[in-house]
This record gives sequence, structure tokens and C-alpha cells, in this order.
Amino acid sequence: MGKTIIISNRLPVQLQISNGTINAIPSVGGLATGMKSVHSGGESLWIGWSGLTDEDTPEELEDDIDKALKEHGCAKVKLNSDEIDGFYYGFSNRTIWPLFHYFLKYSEFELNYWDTYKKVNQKFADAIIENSDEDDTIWIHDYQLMLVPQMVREKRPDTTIGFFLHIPFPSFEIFRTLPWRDEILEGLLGSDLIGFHTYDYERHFLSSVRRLIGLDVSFNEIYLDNRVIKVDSFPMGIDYKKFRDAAISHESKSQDERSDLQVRLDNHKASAPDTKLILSIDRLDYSKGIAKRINAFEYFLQKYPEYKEKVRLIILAVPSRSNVPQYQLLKREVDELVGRINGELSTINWTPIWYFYRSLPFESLIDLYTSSDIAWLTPLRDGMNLVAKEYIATRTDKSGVLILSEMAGSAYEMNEALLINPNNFEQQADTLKRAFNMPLEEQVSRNTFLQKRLERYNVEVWANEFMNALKENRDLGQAFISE
Ligand code: ADQ
Repeated sequence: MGKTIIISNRLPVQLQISNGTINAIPSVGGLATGMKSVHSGGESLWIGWSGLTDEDTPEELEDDIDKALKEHGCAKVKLNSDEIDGFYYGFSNRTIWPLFHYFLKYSEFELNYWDTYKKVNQKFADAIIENSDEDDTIWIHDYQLMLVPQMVREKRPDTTIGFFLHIPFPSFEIFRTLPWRDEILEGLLGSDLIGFHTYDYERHFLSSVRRLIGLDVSFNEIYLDNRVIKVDSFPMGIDYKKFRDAAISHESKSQDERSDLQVRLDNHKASAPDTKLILSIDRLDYSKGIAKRINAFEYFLQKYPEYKEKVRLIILAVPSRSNVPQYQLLKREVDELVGRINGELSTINWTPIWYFYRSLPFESLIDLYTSSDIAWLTPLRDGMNLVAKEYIATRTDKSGVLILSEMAGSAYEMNEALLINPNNFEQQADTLKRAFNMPLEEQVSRNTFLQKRLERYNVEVWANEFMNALKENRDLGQAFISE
């Protein structure tokens, strides 16, 4: 049996060169965090972009770069800065990302972006062919690489190929606006199995396949050129044990071992025991609804002024795609909102919002998860949202309230959370009040169900289920051909 080849735009480590030394920095983001535990456990090779453009890579360091990547079980696809601009910042993040998150007005239909996307997808497909054998199983990830399955299929008609989309697949009415809609569907249909986080995304995809390219679809199977392509939903889990264990060891830390952030959080608790901490963590992305959340927080304090000095909102926004204008605008908007609200409402003893715009180490994430009474996550659209699951996993005493947007894929599996519509400020203000006053027994009861589910359906189970379904479908497909 061959190896598993994982392919994604970014590798689980990003390389940086400073003073001739190569540093490997762990990648942040849902895909990297989730798949890392799958990759480190098994026989696999991960192919992707290293984070260095050709222009940033001195020729004499090429071999050292390959060696550094090999240590992490990785191989690189080389990209120059024009390719990164057109493929990543362009088609992936200025066309597909906004469109698939229902931000139609942000989506740019630029022929140049599309041409570079095709060219770079071909580079990824070539790297797969170069680094794999016929009997390997290929698992391609996410919206940056939707043409790759068919490009590999053309060269390796019998190879087993799976594809997983980490973001929503939009409804037919949205998807049909894309000028290259047929090509994207045909690219994906090179796979044997196409996975989505939720049944709705799966349904939207099947409906587009049926209505746009008129293929024969039966239930969740598509018949094409003597092949059966299976479409299914696999809601992604987290490395539950990793978060749980980190929270347990966090509790046993002595005073001296506590991080500066934890000391600050502890001091806050000690000086204002009645004040509750509300946490929000996201990449700084318009799909995550950060600006709306801050406005809703202000509305909450207007509607229920008795909570002034009783709550503090911590916003951790991780810098993301800062070359794209919409992200720069959002950064400015969030900076201004936080400044205005803190300026207007702060008192000697109280700053309503603590705002961090940076990527924090894993330990600091745990400090924040374990110290916050409420997690408030309000994406306007989100494929899954792993932060919601990570917060629950770290609540070792089962206390804590999760307020979660219904527009996140994770809401389908997290019914015991307080689910809200992020556009409804009235409902959010009332839900924050409810969370603030929720009796401990109710918190424990809700989190017991949530934790059990997260522990059972962790990221390893998720990956295994996908891989098993892929192999099963391959066998089924072969039986279909020989009939
Ligand atoms: P993302 O949009 O990146 O992922 P999310 O699922 O919330 O969103 O994952 C973020 C990840 O980054 C979490 O695992 C979190 O721990 C980590 N992280 C956040 N802030 C951090 C920080 N400051 N420092 C270090 N790590 C941090 C995309 C889709 C999601 C989908 C995932 C997985 O947009 O909808 O859930 O892929 O499929």
C-alpha cells in the first residue's frame, strides 16, 4: 500500500530566512492546525508552498530549504511573487473566498487572476506527479487548489484522489455568478471523493453539478466517464486531547511558570471578581463578523448599562492577508471602533475592550481559553470554526458559555451552545445577558454533551473517516467499471 500525500496551499510550517539562517514557523489557521496531528502521526508527505517566493530564496540555500522541509515530512512547490499575487491574493482571496462566503460585492472577476490560478494549480499537480507513485493516495485541500484533482487525473487515471473543501460551498444562485464555474466543477470532479464540512454545502455542490453541467447525480453519487464520484459531509474535529491536556497542565503551573498574559488575566480576576471575560478569537477577516461583534457589544452595553464594569471583551485578531485591500479596510475599521468605544466608555477601573492584533503562541491561546467565562464567536459565514470547539475542549471543570453564530458550520454539531444570528443585535444583547447569568449547573450540563461529542469525533477520526470513505469509493468505482 502506498503513502498518503497531503496537498495544501500552505505547508504546516512556513519558512523564513534571516541572516542566512532558515527558520521554520508553525502555520496558523484551521487547515494547518487540524491536519498537523494527522500528518505527524503517519506515513505521509505534505506538498505545498513554503512561504518563500523565488525572489526571497537565494539559490545557494535551495538544498538547505529542501532539507529543512524534509525534516517536517514536506516537499515544496516553488512560486514567484507574481504567481502569489495572482493565484493567492488574487483569484483565491479576491474572487473565491468572498464569493463562497456570500460577499458577492467583494468578489473580483479578473481574467489575469484566473490565468495565474490555472498555471499555479498545474504547478501543484506537477509536484504531486513528481513526488508520488501510482499507488499513493492523494488528499488535496481547499479552495486554492480546486483544479488540481482533474489535472492529476489526466496524468494518473487510476490514482485515488480525495478533495476536501474547508470553506462553505455556496448556493447555486451565488456559485452560478462565477465566470469560470464549469471549469471549477470539472476540476473538482477529477476526485473520487469530495468532502465538505456540512450537508448543506454538499447539497449546494450537487445542485450546481446537476444544474450547470447536467451530470447524472443519484443521491450523493455522480457518474462521469465510467467513474463514480462520491460527495459527502465530514465535519472536521479538533485534536481534543491536545487541548484538554494543555488545559490540565496549565492548571498545575506554579506562580513562577505563569506567562505574562496569564498573570494579567489572574490579576484582573483578583481585582474584579464580579467581572466576566468574554473572548473572541479569529483571523482578521470580514467573514468572521468582528466589526459587527464590536458594534453588538456596544449595543449590549447601551441596552443593559448595569453590565458596564462587569464585562470585558477580549478580541484576539490574527493578522491575515494584509495585502488585500478589504483586509486593510477592516483593520482600520476595527482599530477605530475599539478606540472609539474604549475612549467613550472607559473608567479609571475599567477598559471595556482588550484588543490584540497579533498571532499568539499556543500556550497563550490556552491562557485565554481557560480564563474566559464566555466565548463569543459571530462569523457571518464560516466553513466550520474550530475556535468554538477548542474553547469547549479546554474547559476542564465544564464551566463556560459558548455563544456561536448559526452561520458557522460547527453550529450544526454544537446545539448545546447558545446559537445566534450575528445580524440580530437585540438577540445578541439578550444572549450575552443570559450567558452572564447562566447557572453553573446549566453550563456543566451543556458542556458535558459538547465535550463528549468533540472527544469522540476528534480530528483523527475525521481524517480516518475521510480516508476510509475514499478507499471504499475507489473499490466501488472499480467494481462499477468492471461490470
Ligand atoms: P480559519 O478561517 O483559519 O480556517 P478556524 O477554523 O477558526 O478558522 O481556525 C483557526 C485556527 O487558528 C484555530 O485552530 C486556532 O487555534 C488557530 N489560531 C487562532 N488564533 C491564533 C493565534 N493567535 N495564534 C495561534 N493560533 C491561532 C478555515 C475555515 C474554517 C474551518 C477551518 C478548518 O475558514 O471555517 O473551520 O479552515 O477546516
